[in-house]
Amino acid sequence: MGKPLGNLFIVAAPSGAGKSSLISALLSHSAEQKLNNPAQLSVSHTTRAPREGEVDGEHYHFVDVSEFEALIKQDAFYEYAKVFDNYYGTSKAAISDKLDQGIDVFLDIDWQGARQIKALNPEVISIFVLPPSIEALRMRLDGRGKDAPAVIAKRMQEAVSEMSHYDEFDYLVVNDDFNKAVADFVSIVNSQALSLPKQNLRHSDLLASLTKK
Ligand SMILES: Nc1nc2c(ncn2[C@@H]2O[C@H](COP(=O)(O)OP(=O)(O)OP(=O)(O)O)[C@@H](O)[C@H]2O)c(=O)[nH]1
Ligand SMILES: [Mg+2]
Repeated sequence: MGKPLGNLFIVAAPSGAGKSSLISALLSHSAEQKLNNPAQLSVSHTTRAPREGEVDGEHYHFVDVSEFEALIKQDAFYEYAKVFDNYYGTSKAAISDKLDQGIDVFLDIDWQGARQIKALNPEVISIFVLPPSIEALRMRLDGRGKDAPAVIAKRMQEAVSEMSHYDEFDYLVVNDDFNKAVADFVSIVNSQALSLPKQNLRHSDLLASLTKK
C-alpha cells in the first residue's frame, strides 16, 4: 500500500484557546470546498458523561469504564489517555480508510495522545493552538465570574501544564484574531495537500498527459 492521499492532523490546545471553534471553522471551509481535501473530525470514545446538547456518536462515543477497558484489551485504540480523570481514546476503525479515500482526518486530542500517535505514525501533522496572552486565557477560563476561585485556578493550572508541551508540535497557531487564526489553519492544511507526493497521487492522469512525449 502506498501513502494515502489524505493527511492525518492532530489539533491540541489548552482549554480556553478556542480549539473547537477553529476546528468547526475549518470543517465549514471544507464544506465550501476551500480546502484541497475533504475534512472530517474523528469521533473519540470517552467515559465522561455527556453534557447537555451532546449527541452520542456525533460529539463522542460515550461509554462506561468497563466498556472502555474492554476496548483497550481488544486493541481497538490507536491511542488513549486519561485526561482530567476520564478516559479518552481514538479508535483505529475508519481512520486509515478515510485517509485512503483522500479525506483529511482531524484528531482533537491532548498532548499525551499526540505523543502516542507521533510515535506510531511519523507522517502525522500536529498543530498546537495558543491563546494570545495569559490574561486572555484567564478571562476565557473565568466561567463568566460564576465559578469559585479555586475552580478557576485549577483550570488555569491544567491549561498551563498542557501549554508546557507546545514544543512537541509541528505548527503553532496563536488565536488572537479569530479570522487570522482560521486563515493560518487553512494554510497549514492546504500546504500539506499540495506537496509533490500528494499532488502526484491526486493528479496522476494530468501529470501523465502533460509529460507524454
Ligand atoms: N488523548 C486523547 N485526548 C482526547 C480525545 N478526545 C478528546 N480529548 C481531549 O480531552 C480534553 C477534554 O475534552 P472534553 O471533555 O471534550 O472537554 P472540552 O470542553 O472539549 O475541553 P477543552 O477542549 O480542553 O476546552 C481535550 O483536551 C480533548 O482534546 C482522545 O480521543 N484522545
Ligand atoms: Mg474541546
